[in-house]
Amino acid sequence: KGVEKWPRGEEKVWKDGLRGVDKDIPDITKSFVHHVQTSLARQAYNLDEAGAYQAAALSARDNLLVNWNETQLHFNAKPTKRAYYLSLEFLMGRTLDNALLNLGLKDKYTDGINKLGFGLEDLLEQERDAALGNGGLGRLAACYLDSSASQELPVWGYGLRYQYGIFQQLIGPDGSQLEAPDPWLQHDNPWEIPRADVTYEIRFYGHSERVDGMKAVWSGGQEVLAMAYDVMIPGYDTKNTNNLRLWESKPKRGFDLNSFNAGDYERAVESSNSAAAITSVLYPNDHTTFGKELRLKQQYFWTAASLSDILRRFKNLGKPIGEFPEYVSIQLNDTHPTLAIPELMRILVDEEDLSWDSAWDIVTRTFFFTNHTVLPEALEKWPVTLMQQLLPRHMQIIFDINMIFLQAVEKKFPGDRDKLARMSLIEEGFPQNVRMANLACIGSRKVNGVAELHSELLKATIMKDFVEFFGTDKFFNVTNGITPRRWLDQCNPRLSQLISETLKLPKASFLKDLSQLEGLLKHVDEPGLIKKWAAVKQSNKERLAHYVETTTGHQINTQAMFDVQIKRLHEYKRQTLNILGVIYRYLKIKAMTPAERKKVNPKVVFFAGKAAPGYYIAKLTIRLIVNVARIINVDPDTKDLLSLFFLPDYSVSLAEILIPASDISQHISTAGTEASGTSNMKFCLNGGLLVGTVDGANIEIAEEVGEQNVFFFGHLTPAVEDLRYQHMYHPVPIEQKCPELANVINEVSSGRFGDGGVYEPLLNTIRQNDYYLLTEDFDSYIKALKLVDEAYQDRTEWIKKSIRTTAKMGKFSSDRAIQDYAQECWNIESNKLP
Ligand code: NBG
Repeated sequence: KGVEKWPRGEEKVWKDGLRGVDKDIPDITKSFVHHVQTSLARQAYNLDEAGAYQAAALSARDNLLVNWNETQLHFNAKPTKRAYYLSLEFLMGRTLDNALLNLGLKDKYTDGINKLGFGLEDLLEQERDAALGNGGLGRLAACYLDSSASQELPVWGYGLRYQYGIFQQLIGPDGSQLEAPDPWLQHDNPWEIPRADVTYEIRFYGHSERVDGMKAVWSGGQEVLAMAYDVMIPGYDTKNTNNLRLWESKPKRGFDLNSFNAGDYERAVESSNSAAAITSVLYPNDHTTFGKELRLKQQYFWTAASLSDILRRFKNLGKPIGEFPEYVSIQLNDTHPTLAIPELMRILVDEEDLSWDSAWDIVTRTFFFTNHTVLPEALEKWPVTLMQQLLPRHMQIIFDINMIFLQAVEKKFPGDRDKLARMSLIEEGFPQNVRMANLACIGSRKVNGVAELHSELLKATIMKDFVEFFGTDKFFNVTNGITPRRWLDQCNPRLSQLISETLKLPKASFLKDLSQLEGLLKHVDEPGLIKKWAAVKQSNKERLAHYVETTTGHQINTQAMFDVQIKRLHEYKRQTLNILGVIYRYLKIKAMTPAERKKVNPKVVFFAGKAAPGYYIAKLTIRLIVNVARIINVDPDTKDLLSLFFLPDYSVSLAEILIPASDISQHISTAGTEASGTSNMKFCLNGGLLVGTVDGANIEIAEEVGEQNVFFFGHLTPAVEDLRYQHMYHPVPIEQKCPELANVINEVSSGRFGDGGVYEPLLNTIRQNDYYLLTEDFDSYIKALKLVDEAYQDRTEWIKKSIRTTAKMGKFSSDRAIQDYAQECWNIESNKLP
């Protein structure tokens, strides 16, 4: 054909592929070449790695789609109960690697793609993270989808298809965080199926008129269209493939023809723009609410579309509406989807003609509510005036629910007006606000927190009155979990392999039943295992060092201890405590004689995480970390003993490199503030040890692995309130309270790490008030780090701690957590595809 030379890979394999796919032979190379040719309209001559990734993804997708379709058919074959997980965030990360692992096709793809002249690892790097979440809450939702599919449970996720995910984080010349958009859909997304046939009309504004009694008609206003995009969620080692349905907003009609005809083009596209804006961007705030109209629109748009879809599926069963809760359970992931409660009331009362009481009975048997934080600034509230305007019928319904509820409260606790005011769905004041947590609580069958301590705190604080009213049975705990497929096998294949060899079990065995890791305990003292375990950690540290070198140009001493803190930047998570501890260490080493320095344990400290764009203090902390790094990493006195990195643009994919490489990680929130934490579980599963406060899931991790394997420090939760009171009313100057910390702060303030004045607002949060109690915990924190250094000196003993830690992580599999929900709440059963 006059072609000079075969461009890449094996010519015969490419040529075979070009002959088309033989449906009976699931031949990877053939389907790859087929997609190169037909889906991408390219050839071996002009295929780059990005194109090759697309072809590999499309070929893997074909497998998923077959399974997906079969799963839906199978579930539809007989009426079974289903559960729906409503979450405004799904932090999925990359898909290809996970899909191949779950399909059990990774080795075959590695070989096939090699034959075509590419490396699978390189292609995996081409994929952009799906970053439709802020942090733990969104990643938890992603882990729960993996576990539901893997356990063959009929669970669907519902969320929004944001055009822009969490912003991209850049570091500016002065060390500050800068934000850039994340246009993750710029290139084709092979993992979603647009469903132009699955659309619903969603109304906003307009007016609501009572017809008779509790019933009303809502009309007028503006209507937009919700269109479905389906994302396949493959189970591990099963054909069961579940669905995550994400909604996109579109104008109902292309654009306003009247305006267009009148020559007003701008006006004509305006309404289509405002419809599209609803799902344009993920709100980048974590643990704060802003009361923005567009955010409320997102919440209603998503809950209304999801409920319509769920209702339509239920109606296909041909069952009477009264049996709805026998076939449907809906989990509310935090208060974001709470509008589903008045929306279901509206549908049942206004459209299905049910009495108010029967409707309320259905609602309160359908919904389940998970709370994810007790921080007051995170409790969602919406101004009554805004709600009235945007959702007039829902506001009426909320008032009606409230009136009936408060009458019941008054009956049970006559004359307790303070209680009525606290429990009311409406917070009095200017403006009046709707309290979403109260609504979620009274409209749900059950309410849970995400770790033992958190669930207890919930009952003792924000839900106290509700516990007295409803009784304790309504409130329970589900400790969070993580999927071992991504957070062990995918991110740390060498460790997974070593565990498999040691236990003499196939990977699938412990990846499906994580409690089997306990079998490692028998081998803890075997020198062979200790050596191999250390070698795996070392190779993971080298992988991270390689990443840092290629992205920042810095070389890292991989013999040093790797100390990692990765999470959203927040005062309560106390990254500031960590960086001030690093400075303390730096100053100590500076002051040492050369002989003393010889005894220092070399350490590399890593930070990563994003701050909400408007969170001034958190952004100052990033700036401080970056500027301290700039000084100490080049200081000849210390640089071999201590270095510091802030890795920009933290993501799921970056976590997958950092976590397996860590010797020690930090989970150091003020006691009682971190509901659970989930990265703590990921580090431990990968054999990293923890330094932390007695908070969230740290406590349960210590219960499992033994306190001798965890480095705890700091005040306990019951002390926190009293300490804050003392700070408020009987302040003691920091020089007196904590001289070591005062010294560190003075060094920053005096300009040792660049313009000191810049950091005054951050430092003042500690000098004055110190709400997060750094001055109270600093000394014990430094002591704990000292114990960490000492323990690390005995490397064999350290590795044993590491093995013991991994061995005891069974409890923290999201498979266990999902079973808790399936049994305690949803009452659903596994339904395996034959
Ligand atoms: C977060 C908590 C974490 C917890 C995750 C998942 C919110 C509101 N809460 O501690 O802060 O691990 O939820 O439950 O994002």
